[in-house]
Amino acid sequence: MNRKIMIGAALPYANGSLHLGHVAGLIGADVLARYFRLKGDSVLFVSGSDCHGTPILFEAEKQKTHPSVIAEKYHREFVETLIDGMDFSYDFFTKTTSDVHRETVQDIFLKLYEKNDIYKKTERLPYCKKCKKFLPDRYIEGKCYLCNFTSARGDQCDGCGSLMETKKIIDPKCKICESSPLWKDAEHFFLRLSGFEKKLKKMVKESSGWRINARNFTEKLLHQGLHDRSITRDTEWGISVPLRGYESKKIYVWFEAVCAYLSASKEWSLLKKRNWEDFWKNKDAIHYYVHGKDNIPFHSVIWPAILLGYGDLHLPDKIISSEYLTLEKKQFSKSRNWAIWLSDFLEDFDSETLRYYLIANGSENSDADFSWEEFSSKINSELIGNFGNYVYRTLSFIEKNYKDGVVFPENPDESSSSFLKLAEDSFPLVASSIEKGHLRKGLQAVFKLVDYGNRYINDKEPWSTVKSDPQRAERDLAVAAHVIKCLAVLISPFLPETSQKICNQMNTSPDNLKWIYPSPEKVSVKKTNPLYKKIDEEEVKKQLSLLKK
Ligand code: B3M
Ligand code: ZN
Repeated sequence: MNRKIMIGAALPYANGSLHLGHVAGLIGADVLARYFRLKGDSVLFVSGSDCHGTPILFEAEKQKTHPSVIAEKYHREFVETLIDGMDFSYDFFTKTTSDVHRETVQDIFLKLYEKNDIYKKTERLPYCKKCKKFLPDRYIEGKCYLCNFTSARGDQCDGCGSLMETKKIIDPKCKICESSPLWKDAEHFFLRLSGFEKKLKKMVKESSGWRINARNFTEKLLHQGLHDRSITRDTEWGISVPLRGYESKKIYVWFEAVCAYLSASKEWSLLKKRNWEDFWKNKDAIHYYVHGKDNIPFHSVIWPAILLGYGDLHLPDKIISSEYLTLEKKQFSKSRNWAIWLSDFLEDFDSETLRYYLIANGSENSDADFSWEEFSSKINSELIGNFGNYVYRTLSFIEKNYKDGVVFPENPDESSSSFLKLAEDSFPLVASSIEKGHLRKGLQAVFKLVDYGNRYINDKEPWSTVKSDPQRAERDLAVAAHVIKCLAVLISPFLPETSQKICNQMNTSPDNLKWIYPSPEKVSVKKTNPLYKKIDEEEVKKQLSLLKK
């Protein structure tokens, strides 16, 4: 098949390091990208660093430096931890400070302005007399008028996820000096969201394959009715409004960050001499968006509205939004230092263990938890005890006893045939789970095959038949090894390095893998090694004590 699949993973804010909670919301995007490539589809997997907005300004003020220094520092860290560390296979990882991004955003802004989907209006905005400035977004904190959460921010409430109208926030305070703001008139640009309501309702109605949280939340927003939103800010840091006399105003970070999916595609196009329009001006393309649940309205309402306003660009198809990951049952928190930082984790552990844990324990339909005890027990018993064990016991046995490899039988016996059938059926089964964004279910199906494999080896007892009936032993081992070849493909979107290791031990090139049930052939094995290292008790204790410091 050659479908055009665009996958946009949320752009993390370049104002701080990533912790495991961030990875939990993003990992699905890499699984999708890897799967579709194996399937033979054309994939464009993009993301980047979200470099503008008040989060970065805050951090810069704290560290007494320029926001660009902060953004660049964390952009580099993201590249190191997500791409080099976690093996995320982005086709392009941009940053929103790039020229192409700015040009793309300004072009979109102008086009929407010309069409009157963006318009100017004067509104009363919070102004801090002491700090002598208007207070956009995170500079304001107060009580949410919808859910009473006490630290709702100017633009969004973390308590209920709703977009905020700043003027309705109860008892707002300046985040810097904590004084109550005045309200002063200011002229700003607004996105006419109300004008897109009908079209968005139609889009949501016709869509399929959205996670239930995205669907429910978006339907609720549309039911409440959409309000126009101001999309410019009086601040120094950001992309300027491309209109004479308004250059000092900056475009709201969320308006421009979502445009990065398009600008990253354009940058990729330029770099790789490929055509971004194949993905964006193609009604048959499939677009996936992967992020955490607090990002839902920006991907399910704001970005589609911008795309509709611009016209002629593909709308989101699948919204894969994760619930949260907690840490030892408590929320990750930078300020309370309750977190496991990705870079720290990667210093001590194999990235495959984290990929496994976060997918197997995926926060797909409800919040999930990371606990060190559970992590080590899942890795040791499932990933190593089940998967690693099946692969290693089979391959090392073949290496030791069949120097020239094992030949696949012409007529496999009944139990072998059902094993092979399960392997063959796993391909469409796992595929359909992944395409629906049900990654946890997809991984479970792979492990069902592994369970069967371990039972198969236990029943067949090649360690005794190798002496009593060597031909039978060879036949059974060839079947078991063939299933490992299938596993190298099936596990590859989830655990790419594991797949590579298996290929290396089985003399096949990982580059030639395809999402097709392979035809059985003679298998030879070399340099077998256990796939993973066990996590010991002491390590868990050490990590727990580090956390509680
Ligand atoms: N940077 C929010 C976040 O890091 C935001 C996502 C942008 S996606 C266009 O959760
Ligand atoms: Zn709220």
